[in-house]
Amino acid sequence: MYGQRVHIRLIVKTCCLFLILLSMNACHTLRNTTDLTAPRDGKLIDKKATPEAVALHEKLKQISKNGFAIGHQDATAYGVNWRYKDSLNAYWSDIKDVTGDYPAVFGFDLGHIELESAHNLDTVSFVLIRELIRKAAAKGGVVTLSWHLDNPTTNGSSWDTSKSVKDILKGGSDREKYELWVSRLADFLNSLEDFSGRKIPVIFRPFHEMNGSWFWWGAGSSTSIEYKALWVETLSLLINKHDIHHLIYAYSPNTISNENEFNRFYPGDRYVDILGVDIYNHNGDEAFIKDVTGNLSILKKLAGEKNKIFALTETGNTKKPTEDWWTRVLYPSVKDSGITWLLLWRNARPNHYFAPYPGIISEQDFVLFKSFNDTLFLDDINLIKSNPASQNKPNNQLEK
Ligand code: BMA
Repeated sequence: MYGQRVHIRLIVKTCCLFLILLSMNACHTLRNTTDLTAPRDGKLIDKKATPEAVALHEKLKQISKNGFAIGHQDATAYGVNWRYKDSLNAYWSDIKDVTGDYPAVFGFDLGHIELESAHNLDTVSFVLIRELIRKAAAKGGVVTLSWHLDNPTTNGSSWDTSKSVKDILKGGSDREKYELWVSRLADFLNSLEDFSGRKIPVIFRPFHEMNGSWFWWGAGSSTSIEYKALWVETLSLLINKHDIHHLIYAYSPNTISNENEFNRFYPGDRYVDILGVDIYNHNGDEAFIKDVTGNLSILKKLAGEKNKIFALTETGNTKKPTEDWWTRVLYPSVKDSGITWLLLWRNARPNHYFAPYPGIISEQDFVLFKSFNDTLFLDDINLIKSNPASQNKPNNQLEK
């Protein structure tokens, strides 16, 4: 009898211990659970997010109530016919040259920060990137960062699709190296301070276009389980190990065919702040309009369910340029879609550019595109910041 009671007590104690351990685990900042209990409170996933990151998130929400912000990758670092050189092209941009205003969103890429290199993979110096991020933020711009990091297993580029993800997960043969790479990334992110010493909040969009098979973290080289683990473990390193709290995390596959394709690599609502998708005009205008409208309506539905914001995180025309591409193709694809921003990719050279620059065939059409109520450039989003209720930008030439 006594022996039986001791036995029962032991079972009860073990159960209690198990429950305590379970709830302790559940209290951890980053939890490895399903999304069933993920909060839909519209707040950032990092519960220690800085006030500046929270404010940026709120500003993004306000932006989408007023239209959508226009972004450009490397906007102020170089254009088709110029490169930033101290004092020469002090704070310039092709979009500014064409329209008189800067884009509202400034994209930069951190590829090669992991190698402690002085320049990123497109030969823009990290010192300059830091400076340009500081200037963009000081002027009220939104900053989004991608990371075309090298293949940690082979030291090849992002496009070296040799398998690597498994090796860099916890317990993998290249884990130590990957942690070193993340610590270098963290050092750079930590160095992003405004002129009063506060951390500049930025959108971080790593491991993008994973449903394609052109990057080593993509579908051809990583299972969805491995990819999700990579995402969660990387966030855990940044948030928990490096104590970084000024990031807002965006997940963005390449053009999807359906909702399942979006979800296939989605790490979970606890690990993503912004839903995104990258869509280029590879197959002609008609296909592009169909892809963008279809994809954005899937994102809108998911974002609504999850209480998150969403964006067209990369876009542009890769086909023969036409005079009216902006107002005939891009604008009808995105208007009323609910996106917070769209990011045009970089203006590298005459055969690799995505935003307008002086002299191109669609220059005037982009000026028209800018005049619409809902296409928001830097001055426009600054008006929203000071007056969230304002619904229109000044001097609209075209009413919807
Ligand atoms: C790609 C191309 C590459 C570039 C990379 C990272 O889409 O523009 O030339 O190196 O983005 O910016």
